[in-house]
Amino acid sequence: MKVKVISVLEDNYMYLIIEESTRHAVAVDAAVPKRLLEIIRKEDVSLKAILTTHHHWDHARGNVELAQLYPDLEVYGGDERVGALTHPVSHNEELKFGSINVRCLLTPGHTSGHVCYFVWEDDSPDAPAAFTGDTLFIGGCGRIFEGTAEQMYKNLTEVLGPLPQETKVFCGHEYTARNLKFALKVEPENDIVKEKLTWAKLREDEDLPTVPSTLAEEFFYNPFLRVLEKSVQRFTGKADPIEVFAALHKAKDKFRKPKEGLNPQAMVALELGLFDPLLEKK
Ligand code: GBP
Ligand code: ZN
Repeated sequence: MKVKVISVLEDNYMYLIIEESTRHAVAVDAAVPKRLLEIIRKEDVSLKAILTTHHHWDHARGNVELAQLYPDLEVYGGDERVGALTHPVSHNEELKFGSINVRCLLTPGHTSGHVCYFVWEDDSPDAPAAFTGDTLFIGGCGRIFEGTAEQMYKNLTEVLGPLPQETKVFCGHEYTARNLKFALKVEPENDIVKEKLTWAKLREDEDLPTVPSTLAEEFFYNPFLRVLEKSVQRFTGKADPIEVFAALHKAKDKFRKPKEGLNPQAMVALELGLFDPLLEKK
């Protein structure tokens, strides 16, 4: 199976998963239909389905337009707020598109209906892939808009962490360099963080994506997967893993860019140019 990485908007990723023998394709987070259609044409594939990680517009905005263009298109997601949703999924539900298998992993926290997708192909030597949306980023983790730190902790340690370690991680945003700057603050002595940060900055300078990483790698430099490490515990001043995680997440929120007087959702909505974040809430 081939995964096309498609950079869109400021720092988002859309993906196209291609079954090479049939040229059938499944999209992940079809935010920008025009770009997706260009790639579909160039790759000469036919689009069968969309897997949506969550309802935010920078991940799901293209669904309605694509569903109009392709009347048989199947749209999967974990939230009624996902546009053109035809197949609401449940935890561990498995889908099949030809030889491509998908396991749906419910990962509430960033949004209450967030889903990650674990994908592998029958009889293929290729490593499996996890499409982690805004839950697990390379070197970091998503903001918690609609859930608790404990839920996010469980997503990372109980749902994504135990996947095969060779799994390729395809996340929803290019945040790698900024995440690793925070990771280095947490673990100034971690040489693997330093190396990955140097590499990520180079990629950024050259406008090249840092996806995919592998799950095995993430355990070496992503502080949110390292809450059992002494160094990470020391940074947070906590020992209980959930408390370490919560303190780490809070520290990352502050590290980002503190803006007084706005709740995080309004802040992001403003940064993204949305007029009224409350409208999103329904
Ligand atoms: C930065 O660091 O440069 N612009 C800021 C952060 C995912 S996008 C932007 C931000 O907050 N990004 C979100 C996130 O989870 N970041 C992890 C982190 O910063 O550590 N989004 O698209 C965001 O989820 C969105 C859309 C949010 C609609 C709210 C609404 Br409403
Ligand atoms: Zn989001």
